Amino acid sequence: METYTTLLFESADGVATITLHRPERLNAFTVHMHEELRHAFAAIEADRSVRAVVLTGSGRGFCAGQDLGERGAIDPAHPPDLGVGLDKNFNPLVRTIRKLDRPVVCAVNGVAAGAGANVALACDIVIAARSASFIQAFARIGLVPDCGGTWFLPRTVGSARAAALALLAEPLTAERAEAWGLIYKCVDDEALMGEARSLASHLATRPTRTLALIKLALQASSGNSLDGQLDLERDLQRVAGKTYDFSEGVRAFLEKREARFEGR
Ligand code: LHQ
Repeated sequence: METYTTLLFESADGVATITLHRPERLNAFTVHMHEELRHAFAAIEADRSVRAVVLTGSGRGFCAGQDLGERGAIDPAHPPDLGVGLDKNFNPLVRTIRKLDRPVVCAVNGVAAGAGANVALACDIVIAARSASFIQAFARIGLVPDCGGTWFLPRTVGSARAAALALLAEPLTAERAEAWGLIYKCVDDEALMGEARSLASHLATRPTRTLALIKLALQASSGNSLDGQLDLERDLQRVAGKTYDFSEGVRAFLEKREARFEGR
């Protein structure tokens, strides 16, 4: 098993768990953490025995976004090009999570701020500890929400709440995040990891190829007309109908037993 310095990585029984692991900095992203995340996701992509992923954080925070100490003080006479880090590190991370053909469960164990909040929102199912919060912290330091925040927020909470969250940059509690539909659910702190693992373990027994097609269809829906989406569903259903797991699902139903999906 690969050892990382900014992540913990484990894989067992069909579930890979990536834990952001810089607890003294609330797991803020560094270039090195991005390198290690790329490596960990590439390992998952290559390992078909992994059928679900959990992403979480060490210590009291989930992730405080970009490590603001990494670059040091900004000289206004020589401002940085922040687009470079987005192109190289943050945007590929969001795209990797979205495109991964396995479901990603995010267990938000504490504060999720800036890019940390939006990387969480990129995951397929987000559950959060009751003590966690989500902060679109960007405007506090003069930045625009990135990592897809301006795309996820209006689609999950609606434009009125999205505008207030992004412009005011105030914390949103996990309970309110659930009530607003930003995340799937909020659970007691002690229950978070058990709940995340049990969701992921369950997903790992489901028809994996079909789950990837469902992910694809849901993501395509916001750019599609109903006509376009109906066509896409037809195309994806053709693929699903040719999987072994579809034949197993129907056979199990007719035989009145639990299906034993193999993810193929
Ligand atoms: C941190 C951080 C942090 C370093 C806490 N960095 N040390 C940006 C730029 C470039 C390109 C791409 O895109 C981006 C995207 C972004 O992510 S911009 C947004 C960056 N993040 C923030 O602005 C959030 C900064 N952090 C905070 O506002 C607070 O720490 C929150 C509200 C998250 C938590 O507050 P507290 O619970 O009171 O914790 P704390 O502030 O005491 O933090 C604990 C330690 O972690 C502390 O270190 P210390 O040595 O004093 O114990 C912080 O300095 C450190 N830390 N966030 N992003």
